[in-house]
Amino acid sequence: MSSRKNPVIDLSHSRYAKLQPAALSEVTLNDDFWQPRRVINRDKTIPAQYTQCATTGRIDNFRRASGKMQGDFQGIFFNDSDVYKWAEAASFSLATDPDSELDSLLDSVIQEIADAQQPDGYLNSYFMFEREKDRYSNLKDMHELYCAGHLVQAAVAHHRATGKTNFLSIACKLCDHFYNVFGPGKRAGTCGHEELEMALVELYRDTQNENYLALAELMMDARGKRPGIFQNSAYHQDHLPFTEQTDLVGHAVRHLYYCCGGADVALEKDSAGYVNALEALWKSLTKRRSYITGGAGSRYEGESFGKDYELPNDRAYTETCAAIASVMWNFRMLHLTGEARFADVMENTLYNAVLPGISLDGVQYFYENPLADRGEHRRQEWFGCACCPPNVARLLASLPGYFYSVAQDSVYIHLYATSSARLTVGNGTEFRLSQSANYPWDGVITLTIEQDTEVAITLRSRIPGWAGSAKIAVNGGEAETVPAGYAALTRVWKAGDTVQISLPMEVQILEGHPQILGNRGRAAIRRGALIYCVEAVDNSGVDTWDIALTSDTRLSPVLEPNLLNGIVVLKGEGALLDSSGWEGRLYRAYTPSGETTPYTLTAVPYYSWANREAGAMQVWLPMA
Ligand code: FUB
Ligand code: ZN
Repeated sequence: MSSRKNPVIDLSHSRYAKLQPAALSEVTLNDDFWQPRRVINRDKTIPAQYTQCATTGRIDNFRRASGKMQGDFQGIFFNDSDVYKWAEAASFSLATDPDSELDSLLDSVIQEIADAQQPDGYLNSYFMFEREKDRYSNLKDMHELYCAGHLVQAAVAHHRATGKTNFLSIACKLCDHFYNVFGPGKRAGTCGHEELEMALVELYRDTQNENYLALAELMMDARGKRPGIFQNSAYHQDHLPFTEQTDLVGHAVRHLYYCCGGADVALEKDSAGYVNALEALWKSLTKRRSYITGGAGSRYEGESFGKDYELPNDRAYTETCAAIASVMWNFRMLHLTGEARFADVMENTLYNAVLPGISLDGVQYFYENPLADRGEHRRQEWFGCACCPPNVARLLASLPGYFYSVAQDSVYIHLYATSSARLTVGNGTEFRLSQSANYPWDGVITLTIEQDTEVAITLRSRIPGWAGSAKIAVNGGEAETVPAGYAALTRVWKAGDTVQISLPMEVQILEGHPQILGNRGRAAIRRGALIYCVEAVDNSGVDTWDIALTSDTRLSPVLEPNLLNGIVVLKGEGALLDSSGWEGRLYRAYTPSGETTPYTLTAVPYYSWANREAGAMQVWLPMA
């Protein structure tokens, strides 16, 4: 059984949602770009990640907690969260691709989790036996509630995907326990690592139990008091109350998950203070503190946001989890406002900051995502701190749920890919459509209306911000130019009606704000939704870091069907900087820039880098 609720966020009862996301069961992606990734995710990523969880003791930790196994807890104290994220990914996968073996495997893992739950509802496999006395003694650092948040999200996804309640009942028992400990009038408590806030809102949406929403709100508002619950540490977002926050600070994943929680509460309750803060924080992200890829959290130190414009390229931390958190937050903002700018950031981040996090074969991962490298940074099969791999898995497994939304009388198309959708518009009317596209390689997208009955609605297709404008033609008629945003077409739609959207796919050469010091005198390359980079393997015989663009550079797209699962590369005449004369020295008297030589460069999509032999790479090229 697969429910008609969106697996990630279900807004069907939300009072302040402008849009309702489509359910996973309503959307089928059969696209050349995404399909291999979904298949890899299901057939390779999810089984390989289960093996990692099993062989690294992550599942045994639950067996130990339930007394079935002896020995020490294995790994990092928040390792439970990896099993939960894996379970969430597996649940999404069951919603789109039912598989009895995976279903039974997941049930067996859920049983281990259930057996580890304490009679009072407590559940964390680290704080057992000799550590039982330390429960809730260090909420700032020990991630007890963070792990619980991932459990809750997994349980809700499992419930929506399968209709079963074996996981959901564990989550409810745990959150009832939290309500008894941290609920109104009880101990003020929240986690040093946000995550439970949005999970509690989702559990409320799934059960309609108001206690969970009340607890989410209490936890959202626990920060920023005087004295602070975490010594007013900005790293933990305890420097100010959420409603007074204007800058993204501290640990990036934490702050972005906090914003997800804030958006979720704002979707359920009248909270102008939250909405204003969310807007200010979103500006901090998009106008001052994120990379051109959408990646966020530039500092290695504390895995944190830097100051405004502190966006180094080779030292970009840009954790994959932070990009995922940004996609999740922007998806929530999109539904809170109905505004395309949030879908723009979501798309950009998805293609250019999340996707690099996973190898093309679906079993290796980046934790950090530098925008320039000498060839040492390679994806790994797993990490001691393995937050990123199962996070990518859960996002990719739920991807069809990000494509469409509905409103009372409208269908919104956020993302483009060959796909079909069977949607229920707000007033209960069924609306079916298909997309035919070769996106992100080609900008022509054809929508075809599929349902037999005539339906009067407004079709709102997103014209991405990167496009500026697009041409739209209905039923082969004259094309109209429409600006970026959701292009609204209102009519009585009938089977066979078509809409053709043509997005401009010219290569764009972009510059950054002058105060991003590392990008001074440099430019980046975008074509459509994708940011490009130059990689050594395509540019042999030269130092990749010497490859430059000139004001005359014109890059042309060339389809390479056999390269990197089929990509469009960009080729064109750039230049090569002359870096000779530097042997044996680091500094010299200033010499006006040396000669350059013409050089025909090849650029590939940034998400695809480091999938071949190791070598240098850069996204921001010097302008010669
Ligand atoms: O602390 C839990 C997760 O591990 C964080 O979200 C990541 O940044 C990594 O530190
Ligand atoms: Zn991570």
